[in-house]
Amino acid sequence: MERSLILIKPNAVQRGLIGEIISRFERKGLRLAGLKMMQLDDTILNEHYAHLFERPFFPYLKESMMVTPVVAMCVEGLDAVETVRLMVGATNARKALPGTIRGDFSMSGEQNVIHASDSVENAEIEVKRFFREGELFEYESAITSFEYGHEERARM
Ligand code: IDP
Ligand code: MG
Repeated sequence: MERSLILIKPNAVQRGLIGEIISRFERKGLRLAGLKMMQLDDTILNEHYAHLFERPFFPYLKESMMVTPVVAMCVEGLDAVETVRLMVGATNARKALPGTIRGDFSMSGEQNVIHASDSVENAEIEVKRFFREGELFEYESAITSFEYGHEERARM
């Protein structure tokens, strides 16, 4: 089953949005495979945001990701990576559609509440970056047949 990595950023932790954000994914029907708080440091952020190393905002972004612990989540489901990105919305939250998490809870292109993996390949790397093996759980959903159709279940 496809998995995606989500980080609830320090700005959302400060603003008391942890429960609301977890709840959106839970109600959607994405299954939680892992959930924990963690304090990020320079090493993991240099790796995680390596694609932005050259950008002028890079130091501010890293700083903003260390001011409180983050909440790391691994969720799984059919096409989970794309589905989660759709729920998260555009990077610049002022342009994120209403109904998306960024669209509903942020006015910022930096303090934009949440991180989510942007491709299946990156999701695999990111899940491993933030979770050790024993921290991820596989369990049967008792209601899969009410969450997915017949053909969809065959793809899982
Ligand atoms: P994403 O989070 O939507 O995948 P990325 O381009 O991977 O967007 O950027 C990672 C994070 O870097 C963003 O979520 C945001 O916090 C920050 N960021 C991206 N672009 C800007 C910018 O132009 N100014 C300030 N911060 C930015
Ligand atoms: Mg990204």
